[in-house]
Parts: sequence; C-alpha cells; structure tokens
Amino acid sequence: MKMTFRWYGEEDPVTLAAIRQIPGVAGIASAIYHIPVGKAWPCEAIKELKEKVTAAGLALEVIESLPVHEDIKLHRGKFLEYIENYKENIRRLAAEGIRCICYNFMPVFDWIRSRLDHPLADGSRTLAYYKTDEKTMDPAKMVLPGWNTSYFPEEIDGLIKAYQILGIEGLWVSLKYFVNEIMPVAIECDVNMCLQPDDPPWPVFDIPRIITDEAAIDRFLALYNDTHHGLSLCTGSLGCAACNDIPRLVRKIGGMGRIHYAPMRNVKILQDGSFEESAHPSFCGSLDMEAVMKAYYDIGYTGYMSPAHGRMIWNEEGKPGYGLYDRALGAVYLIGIWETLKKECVPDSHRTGHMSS
Ligand code: CS2
Ligand code: MN
Repeated sequence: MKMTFRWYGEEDPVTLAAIRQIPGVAGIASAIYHIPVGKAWPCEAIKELKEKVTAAGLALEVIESLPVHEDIKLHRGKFLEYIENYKENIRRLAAEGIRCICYNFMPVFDWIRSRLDHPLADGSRTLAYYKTDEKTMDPAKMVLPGWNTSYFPEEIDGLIKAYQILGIEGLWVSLKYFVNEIMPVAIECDVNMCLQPDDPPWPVFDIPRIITDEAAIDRFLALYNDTHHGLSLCTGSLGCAACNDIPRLVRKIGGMGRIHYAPMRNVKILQDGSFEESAHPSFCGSLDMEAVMKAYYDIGYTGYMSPAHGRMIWNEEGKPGYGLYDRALGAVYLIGIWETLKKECVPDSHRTGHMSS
C-alpha cells in the first residue's frame, strides 16, 4: 500500500511542504486544473506539475482526475474528438511516468453534498448530505472541490433533461463505448484507469447514476477484461449506502487486481439514509475502517491509498473536505493500522529489536 494525498495545485491552501511533513505520505494525487474539460493537457503543464511535486520531495503518483466531457457521457456532439483527446492525455501522462488515472461517469455533477460546513458536536465542520435537503438543493448553485465542469450554469437544465431522456441504459451504452475506446491505449501505456463510483450512490435530481453497488461494479468490470480497467474504491462514497459491504468488495474486486486507488474515509449514516462525513477512526462513523484495511492487507494490496476527505478542524479554512489537518490525522491513523496488520502477521521469532521481547 502506498499512501498518497490529494493536492489541488498552486491554488491549494495546503502546501506540498506541509504534505511532505505527514509521516508515511510520499505520493501526491493531483491534476491539471486550468485546461477546459475535453481538451488535451499540454505536455509542459504535466511536466511542470511533476517537477513541482518532485522538488518538494514527493512523487506525482495518481491523477485525480482526468474528467470526462458531458458530450462523451451523452454520446453526442463532439464526443469523438473528446475521446481522442482523452486518449492523448493518457499517453501524455504515461510519458511522465503516471500509472494511475481516476475518472468518474457521473452525469452533470461530480460528488454531491447538501451542506459543506455542517458543525459537529466537537466544534469541527464537515460535509453532509441530508435527504430532507433534496427538495431545496439548487443544481445551478452547487460547486464542490474537484468539480471540473464542461458547461455553463445556464446549460444545466438542458443537460439534466438530456440525461433524463438518455436514461440508465443509455448511460451504460455511452460508458461501454468510452471504455472500449480508451482501454487499448491505457493498456499499451500500462496505465491503470480507475473509475470512481457515484457519490452518493443514488440518483440525485432524477439524473441517472449507474455505479452504485456491487452488481453495477460487476457489470462495469465486465465491459473490458483486463486488470488495467479498474476502480478507485472510495469507502465513503459507496459506503454511505448501507447495502454496500466495503470489506467484502475490497476482498472480491481487489482480489481480482481491479482496485488501483483506495480513497479511505468514514461516514456516519443516519436513520433516514442521510449521512455526515466523520473523522477516519471507526468509532467516529458507521464504517469499520480496520476491517477495510484488513481486507486490503489480506489481498496483498500494493496500490495507492489516500485519506480522501477530512473535516475542518483547528479553525482551518480551505476547500470543503480538503483541509490539511484532519486528512493528515486520517492518513496516519490508516498507516498505523497497516503497521499493526503487518506486525501481527510476522512470527515473533522474525521480529527485531524491542518487538521480539
Ligand atoms: C473525489 C472526487 O472529492 C471527492 O469525493 O472522490 O472529486 C473524485 O476525484 C472524482 O469523482 C473522480 O473523478
Ligand atoms: Mn470521493
């Protein structure tokens, strides 16, 4: 397991120098943010990003994310051109040594929350999704970190309608076409493509969302029979639907070598299915984080991991979910579990120093 940390580039209030001081974090997950979705990322920009990260004593490991243009998901307009650009981006990233690229296939919106700064009892602030907010959520007013939209606010209503007409099966057709186009390039470049499941894993604003559970993941993986065609398995994004058993999914999908990126975060699921993002330790939320780590350990996971989101603590200001402190605590908590798992599996006679006594 290789622990990484997401960085939003020069505009991120969290600096690379700060990330460098988190014990056990050596890798960065980042992206090129100033190029419109659908276009090719300039080689120079990719090089520059890599150099900045390297100069800080870290390594650029994961691209989170290489966004998919709405025309590709709707299989209309300039989708062929955008798919060619997507392939070119895979080649250009691979040329800089990138082996792991994330994307998602969520229509219009990326991850969605109804509150960005919900106060918790301990005085921290967190992201939350309350089902009771659904009626008043305004799609034109929402923006979350990492959203890389390819449309203007006035186009949203039209887009939503287009997806409603396309429907669930139509979206699967678009996804299948896209996967079959990009995977031969990814395989040739030895790049693992990681689909991020839908977050939350249910339809919002009556727009289809398709990567929501184990059956959907099975269907997705069956679209292309190669381990480069895989997942970014975020515990919190699938795990906020209580039907998803994350340790089981890790053992099954990870055991097939199909998980390449493991964003780890905890959520507290409420009575009505709403959820609040909680601190990483198991006792803070509804997920058994140790069981998830154990599942990764047992399958011999060698891919990337990240602490995903964190709360805002110690008066930190910044991008919702992407502050420094709570994610750093999360990373170290997870690294601690991993160390314990490793040591538990080593016979006492093989231990050195204090550990053998
Ligand atoms: C991330 C997403 O912040 C998050 O929850 O998981 O922004 C993610 O990077 C994209 O969905 C991947 O395409
Ligand atoms: Mn996520």
